[in-house]
Amino acid sequence: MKCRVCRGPAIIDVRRHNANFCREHFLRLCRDQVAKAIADFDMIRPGERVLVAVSGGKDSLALWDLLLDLGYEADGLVIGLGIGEYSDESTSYAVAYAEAKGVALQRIDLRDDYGFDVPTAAHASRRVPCSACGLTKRHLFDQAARDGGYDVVVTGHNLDDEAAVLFGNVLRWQNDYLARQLPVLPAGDGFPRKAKPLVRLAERETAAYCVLQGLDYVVEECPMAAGNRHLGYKEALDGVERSSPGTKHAFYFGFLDRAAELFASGVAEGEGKADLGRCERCGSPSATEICTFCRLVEQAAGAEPVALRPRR
Ligand code: Q46
Ligand code: ZN
Ligand code: ZN
Repeated sequence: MKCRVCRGPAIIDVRRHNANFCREHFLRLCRDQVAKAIADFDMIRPGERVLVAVSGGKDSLALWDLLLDLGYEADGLVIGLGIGEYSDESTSYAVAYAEAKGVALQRIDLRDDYGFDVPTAAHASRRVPCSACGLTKRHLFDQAARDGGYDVVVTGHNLDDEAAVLFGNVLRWQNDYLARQLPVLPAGDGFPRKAKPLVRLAERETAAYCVLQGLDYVVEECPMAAGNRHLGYKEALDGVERSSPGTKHAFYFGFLDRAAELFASGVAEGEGKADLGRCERCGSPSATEICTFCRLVEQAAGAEPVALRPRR
């Protein structure tokens, strides 16, 4: 197995590119793919301040490392979600990375700072855990970006994630979601720009990147994710990718090239967006007097904490 670039001994095969790479050229490939995604989709402009949504997993740590390596001014924010040991362990990897690199990491702990955790919020609001968790994370990252004067919030969604989300949205023809399933969402209405610079890298590649760079990350999956639809879509696409490498890339980037615009303009024409006011409690942009997050806090903060119950 020889490296496609230097013909030296290769350490990884990337079937999607029909090529093998040595350590040096694999790391360069990762950097180039992130730089290309940032340039192609105008994700981050020179001199902008970036807030990285850090979870302590391989994707967010690889993303942070790659952005620093590419010379961006990128700080992290990690949220202690209160999902048992998983959350404590995840946060500790994020903290260890920040300390080792000497970079700034803000920390929020849901229990300490807002009086609830994700399992309790899910139970009290009768939402599935990922819904309560997702809305909480979105709200807190947006707020931190506004408060800290960041231009863009970046997340570690990779090609496998985006292809699986797209697959799910197509299976159910979720037009609204398809209209917003873009690698970059512009700032507006008081929300910061959001970008996903890892869309050109597969999950296996971000894991390999971390191993080769000596970055420790939480390996176990979130216990609340077990059995959710997203994992099922991922597994289904993994099967297709195995027999036909490159399918995920073709599916996702084909959508961006040929269909995303149609969904985006359809939603813009069809429905029009409600004018956003400001949440009475936290001042965030919101279509209702009290935003969804503040309503969640209201429901969950007074609730009896529930034990961690992974989904089956
Ligand atoms: S952390 Fe939260 Fe994920 Fe766990 S509860 Fe679901 S959304 S799976 S990225
Ligand atoms: Zn090489
Ligand atoms: Zn609010």
